[in-house]
Amino acid sequence: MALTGVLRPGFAQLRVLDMEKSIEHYTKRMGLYEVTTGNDGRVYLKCGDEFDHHSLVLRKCDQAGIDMFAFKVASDADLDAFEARIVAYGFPVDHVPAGEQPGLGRRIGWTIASGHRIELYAHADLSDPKPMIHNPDVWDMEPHGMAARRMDHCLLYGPHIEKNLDFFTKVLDFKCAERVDMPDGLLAIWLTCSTKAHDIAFVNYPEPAKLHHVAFELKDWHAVGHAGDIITRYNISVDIGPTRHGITRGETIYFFDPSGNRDEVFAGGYTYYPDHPTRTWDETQVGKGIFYYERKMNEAFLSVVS
Ligand code: M3P
Ligand code: FE
Repeated sequence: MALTGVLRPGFAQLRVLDMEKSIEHYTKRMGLYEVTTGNDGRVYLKCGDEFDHHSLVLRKCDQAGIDMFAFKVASDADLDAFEARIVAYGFPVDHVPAGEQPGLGRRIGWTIASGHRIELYAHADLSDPKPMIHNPDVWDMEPHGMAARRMDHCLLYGPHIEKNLDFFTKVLDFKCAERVDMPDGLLAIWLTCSTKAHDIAFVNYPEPAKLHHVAFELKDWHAVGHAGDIITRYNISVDIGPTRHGITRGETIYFFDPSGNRDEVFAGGYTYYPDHPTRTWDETQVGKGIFYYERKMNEAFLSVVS
């Protein structure tokens, strides 16, 4: 098996202002499933094609944003090995006991240079309901809403992303699939631990610990169009799209959840292998990189974060 170490994004924990409206948005509109509610009121959700217990956690708070982004690693031994490497790199690591989130084993967490909390864990219970395993149909529960298949990646805004690049590549064994270099320095990086074009991305930004978006994968371009219909039908605040990225090549639409956290649903994107070179963009073509059809930057897209 070639995929070892950090396997994939596991869950994002978002802060939301109104739990009822948020659940309606993520289940009825985006097509996730509600798994359970914890004793502390956090609500756990998952996408239709995910085997793990949950991939999105909603926490009620008076300020929107992201608490942490967590990755699943292949084994308990990996968790211990990464802890040693993270500590040796200079970041203090804390321990979250098994069961602090229902369905998950022990986790380790720490804060990266951009101010975001990242976590790793090795164990997740199988979700219930889960995709079929024996003689599987293409789906068990009929997809609904935007029919999000999996929580795919996030884009985080914060300072010192060149330090994030160093950390993720040296300590967590990620690769940099794409980067944008502006005359005044590194603007953005797309990092992958898999064969996806990105599992996490960062944009340089003065304020720490900000969320630009959490992204969910859809089946194809038609599904992105259907998501656009849902956004208009239910008067969801739309940001941009449907359009396409030059960077990662995803077909995409961005919108806001009821708390002002930005969501992306997208399809496509190229296959990345760890021997591929990093694709690079400069200030002359960055507009095309971000929005391939519009070929220009969008001020709101670049400046609105939660
Ligand atoms: C994506 C993606 C920005 C580009 C974002 C790209 C903020 O979200 O999924 O490729 O410049
Ligand atoms: Fe994205």
